[in-house]
Amino acid sequence: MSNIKFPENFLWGGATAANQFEGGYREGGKGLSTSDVMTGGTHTTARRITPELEEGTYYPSHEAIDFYHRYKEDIALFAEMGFKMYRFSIAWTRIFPNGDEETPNEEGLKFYEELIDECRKYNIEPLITISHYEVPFNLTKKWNAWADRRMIDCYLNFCKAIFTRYKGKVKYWLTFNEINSATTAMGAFLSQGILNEIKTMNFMEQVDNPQNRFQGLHHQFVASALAVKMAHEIDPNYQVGCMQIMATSYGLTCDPQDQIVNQERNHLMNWFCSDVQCRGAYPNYIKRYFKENTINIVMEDGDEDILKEGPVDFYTCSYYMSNCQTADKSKEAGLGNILGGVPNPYLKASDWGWQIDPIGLRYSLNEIWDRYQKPIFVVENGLGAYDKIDEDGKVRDDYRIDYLRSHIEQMHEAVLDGVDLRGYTPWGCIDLVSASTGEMAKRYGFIFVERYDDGTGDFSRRRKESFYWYQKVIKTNGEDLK
Ligand code: BGP
Repeated sequence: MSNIKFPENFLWGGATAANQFEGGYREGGKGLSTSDVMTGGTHTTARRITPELEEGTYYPSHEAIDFYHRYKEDIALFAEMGFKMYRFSIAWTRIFPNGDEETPNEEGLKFYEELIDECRKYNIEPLITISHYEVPFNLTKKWNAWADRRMIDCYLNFCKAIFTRYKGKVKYWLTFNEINSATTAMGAFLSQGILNEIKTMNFMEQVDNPQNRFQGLHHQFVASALAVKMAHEIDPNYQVGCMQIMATSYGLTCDPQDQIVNQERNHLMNWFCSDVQCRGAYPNYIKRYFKENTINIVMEDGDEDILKEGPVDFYTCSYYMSNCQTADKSKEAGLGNILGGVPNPYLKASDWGWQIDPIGLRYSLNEIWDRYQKPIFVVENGLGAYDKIDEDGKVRDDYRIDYLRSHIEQMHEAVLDGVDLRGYTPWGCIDLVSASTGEMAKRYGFIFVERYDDGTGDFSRRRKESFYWYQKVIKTNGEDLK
């Protein structure tokens, strides 16, 4: 045993997203979402976005890991691990298939109601992401999705339907997954449904239009603030949070030029969106960035008041890796580290080039707490790795245990530092489709799913070694991490 003591009632759990694991993409009246038109890919071959579905092409979201039909079995496995919280998202297209209908689809509402009831049966607290990396594809074709202000009303209609229906059964909501991903070109389609030319294209080489992305973010900020207000009006017990990618970044050297480049990077990537969502106003530094990049945010009268009146109740983030920034343009960007930057000579990387940095988590949690003084949850963290089933049927994923253990230790350090950390829901608690590469081969789960990238596999579930380890961690409230 160790000296580790997490706060009482610390919410241990796991996280997933609808488009990466539900499957059933045309069932229960579901409409087509942006993720449904993304093909599979690999670490070295990018996914493609195909506005028309191609015959014979593999689209991983269509069946994913078939949670839609197996949710009872999966929730029972989460309960067996002792989950106290389960983070999942609601597919917008199950509730509003085209995104702009007036009335919600009852079958979709019912599916999530049953899922919530199933969690409650085991005393698992749901943490629901309202919009996680998908938008009704109809709204992309019609308006270029979040680039258009009319999205706000559609989103609020969606919020109203779920806030009303699940009142009394849910407490925690997140408005947008990794909202700050749209500060990079990659986030445009993934997070905002923005496709500047409706044609087949490589996911990593989209036609970028920063004006659309940042205008889209403004619409999302307004939508998020109005959703917070609406949630509190519908049920005063509702707590609504933001969700950011925490892409911890350091200056590569102590050269002040590297430090300034790093500060600029932190402002844009790590603080801009959460500053707006937590403090209720645009920070000054972004105005300079907008000016220098000819971005002109169109606001309506009253938008600033809306932002001021709708700050989130708590802060959440994903945390996987860190990177370094340098003013030296000749340094190569880290291969595979999709968040950019240059490699840190002190850190090792995963097979996908994501540099592993547990101390960076403690560092960032302190920074977040110092800045906002709002409760914090780490709602994604984990190691994407190649797993194999041994001859005796076991999956010995000690590398994953090492990764998670070192991050939990650092979260504990942050708690000792005085950070108000409330919960931890590691990513992909059951193997699912990778968002960036579309692969099944990049596995994060405590539960192995027999599904492979060639579309084979019978979807059967199997407990990995990490399953039993995490069960023990939860049981001892983090005290036994061995
Ligand atoms: C985050 C997303 C998740 C998830 C995770 C891991 O960015 O919120 O949806 O997929 O990263 O990334 P990947 O699946 O690319 O390994």
